[in-house]
Amino acid sequence: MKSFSTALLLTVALAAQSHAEDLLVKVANPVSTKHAAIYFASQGFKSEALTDNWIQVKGNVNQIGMQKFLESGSVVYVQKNYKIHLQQNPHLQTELKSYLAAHPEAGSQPLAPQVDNPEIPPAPTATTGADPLFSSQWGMNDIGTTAGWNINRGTNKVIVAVIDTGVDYTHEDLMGNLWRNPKEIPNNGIDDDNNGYIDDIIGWDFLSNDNKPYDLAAASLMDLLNGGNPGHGTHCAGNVAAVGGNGKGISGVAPNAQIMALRFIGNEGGTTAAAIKAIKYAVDNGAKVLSNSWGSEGEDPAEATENQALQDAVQYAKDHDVLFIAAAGNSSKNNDTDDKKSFPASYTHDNIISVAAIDSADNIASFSNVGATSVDIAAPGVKIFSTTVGGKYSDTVIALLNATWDGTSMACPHVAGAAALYWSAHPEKTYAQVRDAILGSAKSVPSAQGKVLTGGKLSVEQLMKF
Ligand SMILES: [Ca+2]
Ligand SMILES: [Ca+2]
Ligand SMILES: [Ca+2]
Repeated sequence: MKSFSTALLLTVALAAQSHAEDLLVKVANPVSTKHAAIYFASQGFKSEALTDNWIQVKGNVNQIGMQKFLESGSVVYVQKNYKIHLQQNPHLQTELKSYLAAHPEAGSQPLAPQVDNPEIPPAPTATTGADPLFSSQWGMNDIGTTAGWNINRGTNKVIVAVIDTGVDYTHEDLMGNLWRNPKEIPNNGIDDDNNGYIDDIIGWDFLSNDNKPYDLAAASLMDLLNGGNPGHGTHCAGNVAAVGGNGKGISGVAPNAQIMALRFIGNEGGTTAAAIKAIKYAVDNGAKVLSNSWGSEGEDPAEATENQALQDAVQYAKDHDVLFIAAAGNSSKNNDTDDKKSFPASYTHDNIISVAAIDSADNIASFSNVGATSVDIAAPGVKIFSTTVGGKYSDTVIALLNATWDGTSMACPHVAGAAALYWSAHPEKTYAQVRDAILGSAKSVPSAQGKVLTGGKLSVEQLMKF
């Protein structure tokens, strides 16, 4: 039966491919992972072990080449390497489209000089002082961060993995809160901690496979129009844990947390294989909270078992007491995920908190996915001010378009920061207790009633009393 069902899976996986793409293959146990790699090599396939059980088989995989391996019975599941995309800014594309229609020459003009992979600065000396731009962060005030910090600011360093487009790790207000791998000696060309990554000082770039997860933003408006990265990860990181009280810029919800910078999405999106590696890296290297403002493409919303590889990674996080905070997703229509699921936010793992976006008038944003059972809580996600690439701060993606930073992508990091803050104050709690505290302390708002499970929005003030 097993070989029949897996053969069927393979047929389906291959039939669904319009052209040759990688496959993800789940094998029964770690021993067979090793055998599988040897087998695939003997058949002329390149493969890479992603986890103990999942292998990425690269390139022109055909059914005949796979058949013998399938018949061995050690394959449990075969699937596509589903693409990953940012939860796109809901207004940016429309505004860009109309602007470029009127100003076609502007499409190719460079947005900013592109510098990738700058050197990673050493941790800066700590400074003190009020954060001068804190009042620009309406979201921080709205969710009662200051009141929450006065109740309990936490002293334990909690690591939050920002699994995204990378982070501007040279940013003055992020540098001091970057996670630094204590077991890795910088720039000696040796994998000192033997975790499989050489000189991974602050995280990893799973897209370019280097130790500099810099947030390489789109080069031009045309790139942005085609779905390019506006500097998404840097903006998310600021709301999680920009350094609080350092006399510079802003503050994240968790002003003392550590940001693990993990890049796996670029201008052309990302893949499930890279997402899995990033999640596994985060869990294995000490992150307690994962901030995920992205979606898995091409899965049938009615079929929640399709991206089994990604679900196994979420389960891996759960098994290691790690929370997976996810943007609920942005859909202009048909946005009730109780009916039309949006992954990974809609997976049923109970370590996922799915986050909707709310505006400064306490209205659920029109673009935000909702779901009375499938979305958990709302958080600020319209016109959100944060750190941006190049050492800047803004609530506006493109000034000449007046396109602001909107999205459940922006709401998700607020909850990720809140989870880190609470966990910092209560390190003995389990993921389930931290989740229950966040959901149980949500502040009821009329627009969220019947739209999200808690009927409310994140309240850091109420959370820190919990
Ligand atoms: Ca290493
Ligand atoms: Ca890089
Ligand atoms: Ca600051």
